[in-house]
Amino acid sequence: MFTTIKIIFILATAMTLGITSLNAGENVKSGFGTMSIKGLVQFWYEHDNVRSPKDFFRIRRTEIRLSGTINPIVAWTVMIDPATIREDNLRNSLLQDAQIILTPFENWTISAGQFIFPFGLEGLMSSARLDFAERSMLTTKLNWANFRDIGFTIRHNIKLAGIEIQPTIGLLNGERLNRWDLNESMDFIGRLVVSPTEHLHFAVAHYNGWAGANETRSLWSGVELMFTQDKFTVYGEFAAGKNAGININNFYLSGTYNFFKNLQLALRYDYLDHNSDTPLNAVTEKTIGLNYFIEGHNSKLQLNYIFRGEEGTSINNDGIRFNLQTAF
Ligand SMILES: [Ca+2]
Ligand SMILES: [Ca+2]
Repeated sequence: MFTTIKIIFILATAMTLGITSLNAGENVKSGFGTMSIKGLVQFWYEHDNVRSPKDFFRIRRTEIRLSGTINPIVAWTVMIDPATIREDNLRNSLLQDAQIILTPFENWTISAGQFIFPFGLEGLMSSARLDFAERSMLTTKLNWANFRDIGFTIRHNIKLAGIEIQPTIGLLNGERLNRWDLNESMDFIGRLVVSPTEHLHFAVAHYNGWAGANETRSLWSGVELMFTQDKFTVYGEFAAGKNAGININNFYLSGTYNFFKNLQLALRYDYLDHNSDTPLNAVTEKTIGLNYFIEGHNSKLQLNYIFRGEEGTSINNDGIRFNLQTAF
């Protein structure tokens, strides 16, 4: 395992030295209106004590995002990720986002199509800008955040006495991405963001849905808080709710500290109770991470060690994640 890590770092260093500066991108010519292309490529090495094989390489993401504007009122985005087909054998479409964005009046935004619906803080952060290789259990275990579905949202931006307030509500099928609706119900999502200063972000969110032909109940709420100051960032989320009648709760607290020119230390404590009415089924993930920015988030290395803990019988299931990424 450590030989593998050594090889990865030699490779990564070689790649760093080989990078030459690129010209600032000019807009791509579009059939109509303006268009730009963005992308994200992530190469991973992962060590997981409970997987077989324990050590493996992954292409975690190969996002290609086209977006543009038709006029000041109409904009659009199409994003595909061919790696998702390889990563998830239940997937048979590489379509991620297909979004039409309307701004009919100043400070009012309507998004329609398939995209990430607004729940949680980290779930809405760009995958290229994450402080850790992987998001917290709110996304990875519960799928309560960072999920795509088909529907629409309406967002309003308000500024009151210097305080930015941003309510969003939406309706969605509730069957997640690239799928037909399976029932008569529409799911509801709502989120309210309040930013008193540029350093402080606070939000609450709520999801109310019925999934599948059996209309399995999904009902959960979340609170998020983020504080940034120079070299420090601290943020956390708490979410609780019901999945198919089972009470679940989850919270995490993350912090980052920037040091030297392009290094960052990242720490996260993540707790998930799969059933808050019964004992011995809560789990924790403590992650210690080191980020090395070759060129900000456009090219960086992330090394994470994940200490996994169990409320019940302890399992030897710690893990290592290494991410080498470029975003353009
Ligand atoms: Ca539905
Ligand atoms: Ca429990």
